[in-house]
Amino acid sequence: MEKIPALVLAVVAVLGTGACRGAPVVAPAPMSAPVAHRIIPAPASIMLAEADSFAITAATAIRVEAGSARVGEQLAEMLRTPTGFPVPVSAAGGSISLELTGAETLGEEGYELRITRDSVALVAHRAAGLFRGVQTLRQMLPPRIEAEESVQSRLPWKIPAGVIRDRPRFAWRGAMLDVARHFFTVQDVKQYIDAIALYKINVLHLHLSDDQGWRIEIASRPRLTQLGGSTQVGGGPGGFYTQREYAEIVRYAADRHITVVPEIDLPGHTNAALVAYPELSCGKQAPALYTGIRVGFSALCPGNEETYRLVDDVVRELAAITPGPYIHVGGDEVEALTPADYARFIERVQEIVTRHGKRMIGWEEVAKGRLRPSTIVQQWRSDSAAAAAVRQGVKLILSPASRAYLDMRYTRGTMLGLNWAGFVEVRDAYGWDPASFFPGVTEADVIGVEAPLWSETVKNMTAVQFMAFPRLPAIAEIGWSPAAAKDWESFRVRLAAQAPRWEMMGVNFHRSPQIPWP
Ligand code: TNX
Repeated sequence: MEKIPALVLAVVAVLGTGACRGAPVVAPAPMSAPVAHRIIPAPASIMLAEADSFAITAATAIRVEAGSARVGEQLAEMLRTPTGFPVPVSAAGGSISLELTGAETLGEEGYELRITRDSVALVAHRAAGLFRGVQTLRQMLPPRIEAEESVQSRLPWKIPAGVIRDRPRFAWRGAMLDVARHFFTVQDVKQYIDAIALYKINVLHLHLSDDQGWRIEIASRPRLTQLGGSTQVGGGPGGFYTQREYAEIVRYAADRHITVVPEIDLPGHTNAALVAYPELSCGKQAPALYTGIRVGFSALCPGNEETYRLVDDVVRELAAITPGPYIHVGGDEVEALTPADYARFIERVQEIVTRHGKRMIGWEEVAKGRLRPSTIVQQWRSDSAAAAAVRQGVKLILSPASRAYLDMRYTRGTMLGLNWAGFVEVRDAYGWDPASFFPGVTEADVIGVEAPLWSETVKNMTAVQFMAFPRLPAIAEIGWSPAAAKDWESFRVRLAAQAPRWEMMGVNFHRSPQIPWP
C-alpha cells in the first residue's frame, strides 16, 4: 500500500452486496459493472480506486527476475496479440514488475497486486502465485484482451488502480475430464486447460480408462490401447494418448501451474482392459468392446496374481511420466465383487501406488478398505462415505454430484447431460459450502473441491464448454474465495461480465436465465 495513500481508495465492496438478497431475479445489466465486479473467483481482499488507472501503452515493459521470467513472458504474450504493442520482458526495467519477494504467508499461490497510475507491482512467494495474479489482471482488463488478432485501435487498455491481496481457501481446486467415454484430442485438452486456468483451477484430473476405452499407452501392455482404445460411446473410433502426448499435456498444464492427476479406474470400469487381457476377468472369457453407458458390470479378478502384475505395470509406467504426486485408481461402482474382496484389492493397489512413490486417490468407495493417512478420498455420491473416510483420518476432495457434476443437465429444458443426481443450475453449483455440506466433515478434513465432467453424452469441445460454463467458475470460487465472500448476488453479476470474454475466446456457454447477461 506504500504508494497508494495519495489516492482516495474507494473500497469497492466486491463481496458485500448481501443487502440484495431477495431482490428480483433479474438485476440491471452489468455491462458497466465496476471492474471489481468482474473478478472470479472473488479475491480475498480488494480495494480499488476506480477513478484512477494504469494504462498499457506502446511503452509498457515488464520487469522480471530469474524466478518470474516465464510468467512475465506469459503476461507479455497475453498483452501483445490484442494490443499490438511490443511489451518487452527483461530484468532491466518496466512499469509492470513481477517479483518473488512476497512473504511466505502468501503461500504457494497467493499474490499481491499494487496498481497505481504509473506502475503495476505483482508480488508473490512462488511463481504459481504470480501466475494466479496474472489471471486477476487479465480479468481486470477489457474482454477484448482475449482477442486473437490486434484490436489496438480500440484503446485504451486500462486497469483500475488499487490493491488486491489474495490467496486460496483450499489447496485443491480441480476439474476432471472423462476422456474414456468419448475421447478428446491433445489439442482439445489444451483448450480446456486454457479455459480453466482463467479461474485459478490448479488440478486437471484425467479419467483415462473406463469400460468404453483405455486412453493411455502402456508400453509393456500394448494391447490395452491397441484393442481397448479402439472405440468409444456410440461406436466412434476412440483413440488414446501416446506417452509422449500425455507428457505434452502434463507440460502444458504445468506451464499454467496445473497438476495433472491421471486416473486408471480399478477394479471395475475395466471392460476395455478385459477385452485386451481376458485372462484377468474371473470368468476368463473375452468380453466384447462396449459402446453403451451402463456401469458396474466389469471387474478385474482380485484372486488372480496376474491382476496385480498388470496393475503394477500400469502404475509403474504412469508414475514415471507423471511428475505430480498423485495417482487416482478409481474404485467406484464395483458390483461384481464381494465387499471383502473389494477391500483387499484396494489395499493391495494402495501398496503398489505407494511403492512407486505416489499418493493414492480413490472415489469414496475406497474407504471400505484400510487406508493410509496419505491417501485421499474423493467424495461424489454419499455423505456417509465421506464421514467414514474422515474417521479413518484421510483428507477429502469434495465433488458432490448434485452440485459439482458438470455432466448433470442444467434444467428440464437443456437436453445435454444426465440427471441421475438431479438438475444442477448455476445457483445449485454455487450454493453450498465445503465446510458444512456433510455431517461429520469439517473444513480441516477437506483439501478442496473438484468439478468432474463425465462424457457419456458429451462428444466434442462445444459440448464440454456448454457444460462447464458457467458452472465451473462457481466451483472455482467455492474452492478459492473465503467463505465470507460467498454472495450469489455479487457472483451472478460477475458471472454476467464473463460473457463478452467467452464470446471473444470462442467459448460456448449456457445462457442460464439466473444470470443477468448483458
Ligand atoms: C457415476 S462418479 C460414475 C461415472 C459416471 C457418472 C455419470 C463416479 C465415480 N462414477 O462412472 O460417468 O456417474 O454422471
